[in-house]
Amino acid sequence: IIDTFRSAVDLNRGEIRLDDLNLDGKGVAGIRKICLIACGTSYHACMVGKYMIENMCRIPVEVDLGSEFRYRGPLLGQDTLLVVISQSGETADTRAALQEGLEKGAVCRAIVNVVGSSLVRMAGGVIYTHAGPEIGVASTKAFTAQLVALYLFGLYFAVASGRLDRQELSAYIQELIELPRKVSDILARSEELSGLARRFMNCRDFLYLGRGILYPIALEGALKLKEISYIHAEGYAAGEMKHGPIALIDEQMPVVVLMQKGPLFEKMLSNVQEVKARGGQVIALVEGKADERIGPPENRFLIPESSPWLAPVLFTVPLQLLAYQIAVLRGTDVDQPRNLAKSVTV
Ligand code: F1P
Repeated sequence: IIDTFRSAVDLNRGEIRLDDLNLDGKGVAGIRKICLIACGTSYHACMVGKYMIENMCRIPVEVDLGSEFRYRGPLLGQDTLLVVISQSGETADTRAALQEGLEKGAVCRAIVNVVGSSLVRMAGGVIYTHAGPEIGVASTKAFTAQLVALYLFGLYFAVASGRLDRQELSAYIQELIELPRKVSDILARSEELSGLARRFMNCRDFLYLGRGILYPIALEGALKLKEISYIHAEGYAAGEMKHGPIALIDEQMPVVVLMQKGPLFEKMLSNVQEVKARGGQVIALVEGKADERIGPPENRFLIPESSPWLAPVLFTVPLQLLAYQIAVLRGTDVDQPRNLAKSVTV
């Protein structure tokens, strides 16, 4: 996170510089729509990016899977900015989506971790995530770095399109400066998650619920658990629970709820009550202070307060740690999960 941040923020001048992106004010002025495309974990970053960019830049953002994009005959033109996101920079379906963009004349850029990879060579510009090599197959630090890169991209685009002034920008940058300390705080408390891991490691199914910008983080939390511990897990938008998954809830079902402070908190609380009324076990990640209505303290993990746009980073880290600890207890190979490839090139 620190390296992603350092590569783009000029603290002396209070500016964001994305030189390798190759998109100046004139380029930005010609853009009417942004498409964010990726696969797997990187797709979840795209979903978060939509919330950030639409809010910061007031421009429509479409999100699609690399594996689906080209099959729907996407409407693209010279006023579309297509941004592909990938840890490896080699994922075949993401490459095919970028190719579709190039053929239809869209402005094509990439957010990638691996320097000089295929997507970088194809796109007209890049933001490197600078996350360093991912040792394991499942994407973890690359994901949080992608979220920071999207935050920086949103701010850069907002400034270049005249949506954000210097003073507002410096408040956003300040939030970012404080992020690593908050992540360290969570890492230092990882032991708090091991009790949860021990109690729930033998469950067959997990449900993850989030709302708003934390909905994609619920999907990502579930994906990490699936990938490394082989437990079936589903992520859902909390408001959709009553449209189906509520039928699954019983005493055997842990439900991980992501509770961001602000307008959606009370709505999440009513989801918690719905789960508890059916005997489900709630594991709550709660931003800010503990709330007695949520459940017993041993099933809670507190998340440091942050701006709504950076909360996804802070909620992701304990979800990754929980998946990791459960996987270790179950004896699976965390770095090399069965059937998974580091980059899916065919
Ligand atoms: C996409 C991805 C990863 C996943 C696994 C397989 O890769 O689905 O999210 O963890 O490694 O590939 P990428 O395009 O981000 O490299």
